[in-house]
Amino acid sequence: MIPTLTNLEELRESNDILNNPLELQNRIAEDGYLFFRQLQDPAMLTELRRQLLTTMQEGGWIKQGTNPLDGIAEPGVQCTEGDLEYTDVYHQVYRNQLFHESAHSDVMLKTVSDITGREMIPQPQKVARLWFPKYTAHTTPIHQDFVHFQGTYENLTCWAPVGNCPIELGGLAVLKGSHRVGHVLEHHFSLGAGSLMIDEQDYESLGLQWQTTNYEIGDTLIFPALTIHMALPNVTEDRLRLSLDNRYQAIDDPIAEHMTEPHLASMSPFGWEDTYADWDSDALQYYWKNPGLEIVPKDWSFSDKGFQEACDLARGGNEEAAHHLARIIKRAPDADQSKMAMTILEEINQ
Ligand SMILES: O=C(O)CCC(=O)C(=O)O
Ligand SMILES: [Fe+2]
Repeated sequence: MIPTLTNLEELRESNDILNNPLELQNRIAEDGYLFFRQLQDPAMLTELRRQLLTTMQEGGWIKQGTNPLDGIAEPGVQCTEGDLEYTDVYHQVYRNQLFHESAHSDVMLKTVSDITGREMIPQPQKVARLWFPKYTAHTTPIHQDFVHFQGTYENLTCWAPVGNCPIELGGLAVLKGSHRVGHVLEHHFSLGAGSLMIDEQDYESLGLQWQTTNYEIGDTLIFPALTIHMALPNVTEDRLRLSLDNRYQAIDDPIAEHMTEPHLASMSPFGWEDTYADWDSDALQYYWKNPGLEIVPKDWSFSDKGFQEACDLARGGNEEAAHHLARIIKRAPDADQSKMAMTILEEINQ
């Protein structure tokens, strides 16, 4: 069943076993996730919140004259990943030094190493999600992270709200134990973030339970690349949801090439030089080049299939798919996919 507020259970907290690697390994093997209250420093995250929301206010996303910490969205502004106007402000946010540093905190590095029993490194591509209120058709749909980030099934995603995140603000929900399917399920076109989703019928037979919580700042949810999860819709009147999802991998595992680039770098020319332009320290710049991670090409089959489905659906009159194609054209009019998308939109508009 797709979770509704009535069939969502509470996440299991694992603070009691935080310093017990064996217990952590057993629990993540059983549940497919670990959830800790206040794992990350709330004071550091509050400062990060202030800085990122100030940048968003300068970019016109946060209501002028309000305290950025309140996260009140500018009325009438809504955009998401895949929209050029999203990237304009997102890449300003992406230049923030503390945002990158926060993924390297001692507590995060120790925790992910304890969970896997291996030496871990944060992947270069850090991710922030900046989620507008009542923009629910674009909510991150049900998926497994492997289709997006690849590498290995053992990679860990660490999701943390940067600010308190009650259920109505749209935090993450996980399907408990779903990593045990052991493979990547079929993903289909979706208008939601990432553009790929798993159909309900494909996991329903597993008989598993959706879980989430009212997150508070510092709380952190950690899960491997096959765990099925989704974001809940941000149904608040006017609050923007701000969260981090950073990924960690073993130092001797391969990394997919796109994960060595800034997030959404394919959307507009934006590289590490731009990211680092205003930093006051080079301690973490290009840090992953030193262990010399093995870089492997990105597997495009998941996103190519999603695009093909969007084309077929748009031809059949599906408006979400047509919206998706229009968005692709807008961001890169000369790309091959855009040419195909234009042909289809012309066909259906005749
Ligand atoms: O925050 C979101 O909306 C999506 C996050 C997600 O899917 C992840 O952390 O893997
Ligand atoms: Fe995800």
